Amino acid sequence: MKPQHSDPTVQPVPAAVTAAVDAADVTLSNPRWAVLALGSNLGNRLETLQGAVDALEDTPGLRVKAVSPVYETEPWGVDPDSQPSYLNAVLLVKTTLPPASLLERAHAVEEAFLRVRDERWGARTIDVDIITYAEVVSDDPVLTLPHPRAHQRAFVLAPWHDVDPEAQLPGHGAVAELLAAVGHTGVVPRTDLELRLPE
Ligand code: PH2
Ligand code: MG
Ligand code: MG
Repeated sequence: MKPQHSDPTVQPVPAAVTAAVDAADVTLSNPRWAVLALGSNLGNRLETLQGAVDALEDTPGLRVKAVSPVYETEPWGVDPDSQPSYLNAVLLVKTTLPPASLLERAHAVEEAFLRVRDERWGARTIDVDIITYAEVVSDDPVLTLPHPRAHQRAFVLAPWHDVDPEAQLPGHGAVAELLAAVGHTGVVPRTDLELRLPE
């Protein structure tokens, strides 16, 4: 708890608020599975993706359990000629961090790799998205779960299917079927590139 401020105009923090803020630090006793998607289309893309994998593995309460193959993908949602192509990959992680803390950590990793947020879907050194968190379905605008566009994105579905062919996207069904529906256009495996699963 922070010491109370001596300025008499500052009201003491009500107990309920402190409890809510402190709850952001809790860890869960049962680890949950989460699926994270990584993307990079600026700088040394592979090195940055590996740096993000390593930084995520360095997170207390988070273990990277599987790293997908790497895909070279056409920019999606923008004019494909307006940006360099992406490298994308998917991670399966187990974590005792609640969703909000996992999101905070994802943003910290993006900042560590000098992610600049200017335009929506602008080119970026690194993007770390939470695709699913356990079976959670939430329309919270801060963290919508599952990721609201994952079911439309071959650059997420293809690597996810590689590491977990039986995967289900809560609310949408089997990843295998979603991938068959969107197709593989603009999504090419880079078998010459590999991300290492941290030891
Ligand atoms: N991310 C976006 C928008 N478009 N296209 C590809 N190919 N890969 C991405 O990671 C990606 C994108 C917004 O996060
Ligand atoms: Mg994204
Ligand atoms: Mg993002």
